[in-house]
Amino acid sequence: MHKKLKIGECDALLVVDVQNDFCCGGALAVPGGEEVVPIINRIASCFETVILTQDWHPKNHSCFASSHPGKRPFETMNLAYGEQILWPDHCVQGTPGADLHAALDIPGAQLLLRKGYHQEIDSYSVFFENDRRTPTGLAGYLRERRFRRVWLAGLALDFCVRYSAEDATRCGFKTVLIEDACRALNTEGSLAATRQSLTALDVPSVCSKEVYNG
Ligand code: VGL
Ligand code: ZN
Repeated sequence: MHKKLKIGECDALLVVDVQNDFCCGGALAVPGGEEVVPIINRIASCFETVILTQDWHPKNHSCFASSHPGKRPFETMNLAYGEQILWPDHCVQGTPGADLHAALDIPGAQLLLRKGYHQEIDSYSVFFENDRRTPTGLAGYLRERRFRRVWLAGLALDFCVRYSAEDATRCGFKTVLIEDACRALNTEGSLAATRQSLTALDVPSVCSKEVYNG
């Protein structure tokens, strides 16, 4: 039996980081990343409110391996706020790699939220930066508009989607992961860790086919 999940006025869809650099040929390509685009386009039409996010780093950002002599991508390093994975340069402000995927077709999206713009702090979550204290403002936006439940889709499942889902529950929102609308990087067990964490937080995982409206 297929559960059917009806979308209502308390629901907002968060479309996380569906950007060229996370898709095929991009600087930090997520395997199959571009496959989420048609799925997200379809489910977006079920939601009155869709919020898009963009990873949006200044050049020479502290999360780039290239900013630390002798460091290579996917090594880790201690930054002021704790351990940080170092990435290839990606989603640099104003570059084509930072653009949303051209086939993403959500003209009714109501907010485009950028994150990761502080030179010294990465931001996986769309709610709090990686120091776990600096807010992006999204929780306040959602509360002021009286949303109660957020649905997550996008890239990468084991980084920005994971941390966003965790923070959404901690901020008091009901949180649902639309699993087939996500793809993972899966570095060093990050996907298994994501599943464990979301299960522990009781974040349900659903299939896009179950989502409907009207
Ligand atoms: C992301 C790694 C670095 C993501 C962003 O969107 O999941 N991952 N920056
Ligand atoms: Zn990034």
